[in-house]
Amino acid sequence: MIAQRPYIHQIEAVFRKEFNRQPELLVRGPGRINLLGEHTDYNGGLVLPASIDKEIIFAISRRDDRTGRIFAENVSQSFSFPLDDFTQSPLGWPNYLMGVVDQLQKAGYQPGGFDLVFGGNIPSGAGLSSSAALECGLAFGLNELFGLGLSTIDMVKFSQRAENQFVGVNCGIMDQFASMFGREQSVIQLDCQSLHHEYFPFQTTDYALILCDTGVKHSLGDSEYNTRREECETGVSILQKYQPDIRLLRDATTELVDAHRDEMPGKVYQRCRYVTEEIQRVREACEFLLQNDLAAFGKKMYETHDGLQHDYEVSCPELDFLVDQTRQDAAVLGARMMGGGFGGCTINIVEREAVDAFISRMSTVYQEAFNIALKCYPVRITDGTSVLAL
Ligand code: GAF
Repeated sequence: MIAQRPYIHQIEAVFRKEFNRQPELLVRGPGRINLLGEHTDYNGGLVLPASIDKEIIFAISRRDDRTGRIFAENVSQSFSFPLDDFTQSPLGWPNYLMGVVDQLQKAGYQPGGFDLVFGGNIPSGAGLSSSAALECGLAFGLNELFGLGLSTIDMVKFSQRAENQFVGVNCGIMDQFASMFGREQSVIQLDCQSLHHEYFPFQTTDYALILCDTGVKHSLGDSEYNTRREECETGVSILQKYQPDIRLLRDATTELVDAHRDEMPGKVYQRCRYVTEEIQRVREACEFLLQNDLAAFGKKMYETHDGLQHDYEVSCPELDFLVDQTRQDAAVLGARMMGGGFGGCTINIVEREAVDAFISRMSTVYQEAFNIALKCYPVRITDGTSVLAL
């Protein structure tokens, strides 16, 4: 396996060159896909992600002092910071790492100084959660190196908080959970309130998972994400007047939302209805996985896309185009936009034998429509964050 990932040797070699010694530890932090359950995590609902073979590799060693020295191989940038006194960096990427150290220290853990080189094969800007991979990989590496005694769920929570509080992105818990808890050939059904999770088989012998990268990231994404969260909270506050025990939309049903439609602003109703339907869709889709009925599962993906496009309004013309192109293709069981929206990738379940034809056709029509070269990534579901043998 390592032979097919030349960047692993590259990361080790760069570590030796930068720091004149061998790394003590190699860690892999994977990116994630999400099959169903979009914009449900911050509503306490169900999601269905998996970790994949797009990954960040960390080569790391302890230092005797209290300095973190980091080299980002993909962008050839160095950064160092004193563990006892640091603030946000305008470079951007160091914040995901410093955020983890910050959260660990605030919780009373004492990681020491470290030398780190990281890099890998997660395409940037594609929405595959390279940020969660960075956070989780470092939390995992520091836990191993310094014997911090953190549980896996602790590391997930510190990683999410690093992003919420240090980086300043108000994300839910899905991405970090998926990066840490992934399991080969399985998707994780995660209840984002209780954090109860179950693995469902996702066999891809006859079908492949293909991501089609729009190559766009519309800038309104971050502000719209926060607006959606607020709209959901507004919906909850209206429903609470009738059912005080509702704390998050996961506690409501579509019937309840419909019953109070007239009291909600139109957009708030649309958002709440989408979320309650989507949570139910995840439940139903998991039954299809148990029956090994990927065709029925794929139909749910189209329903999710339609909800995200028309009700939740987080899609964009490029994503809609790519999904629409698959609707009449018998070799595609399901397709939808994936992640926060406004760009990034679609996720497609495609008959294995038809993958080459699919990629070629999609690339041609996308180029014609938007004058953008489509990038397609076949992905495999893998285990979550782990140590790599040196
Ligand atoms: C982004 C966020 F980071 C996740 O927490 C989740 O809300 C997702 O958008 C939408 O499902 O990836």
